[in-house]
Amino acid sequence: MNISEQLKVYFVMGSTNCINHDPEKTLAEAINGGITLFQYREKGEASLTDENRVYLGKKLRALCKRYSIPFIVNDDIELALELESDGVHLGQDDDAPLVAKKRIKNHMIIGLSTHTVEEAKLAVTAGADYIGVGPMFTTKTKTDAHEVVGPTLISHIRAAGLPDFPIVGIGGITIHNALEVYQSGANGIAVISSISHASSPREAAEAFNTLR
Ligand code: 3NM
Repeated sequence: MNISEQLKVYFVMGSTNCINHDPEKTLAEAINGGITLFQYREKGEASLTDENRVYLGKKLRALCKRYSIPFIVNDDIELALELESDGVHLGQDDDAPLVAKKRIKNHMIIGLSTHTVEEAKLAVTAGADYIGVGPMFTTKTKTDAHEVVGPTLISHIRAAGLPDFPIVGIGGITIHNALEVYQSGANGIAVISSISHASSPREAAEAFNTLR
């Protein structure tokens, strides 16, 4: 599977996003339901730190390895290396992708969050392997999220000279609006709460996976 295909149902999660089941069970269920990629995002108030962060990361990493699901770490290159992750996802404030790629010896997938056409184009020249575009819709999960850009930004990025570059939409995506994101030209949808808050993360993941 190439990265464009792996973005199809991109599940993002950390311990604070899990309300009905513990993180391992939540991820195991989501994998069972058909997620295609996982990002470990241990961030925000009450998130795990230091060895607890590494400990949970190792468990989730092992789970992904067992089921051949690519495992990506949010923001932290050192943690990504320690967990032997398949990639790292960076924000606009983090290391430029080319620098990051050098530090991780070129073998990891690099994702970058973008919020404008300009940032998307710069991400490609900076060496990102895929971009996240968001927020697609209003989200309660990320307190410092940008203003909603909507799926139309993805169509604009496609039209601005990036017809094939791997793109995943993120932010406020539910089973009811996900199709709109795919139809705007995204290769995939990235979700936190629609899967992690579900009473059955397996059924939620399955619904996203069979949508398209
Ligand atoms: N990044 P939910 S929005 C992690 O716009 C993240 O870049 C965003 O959570 C961006 O699926 C977001 O629960 C939160 O809305 C996504």
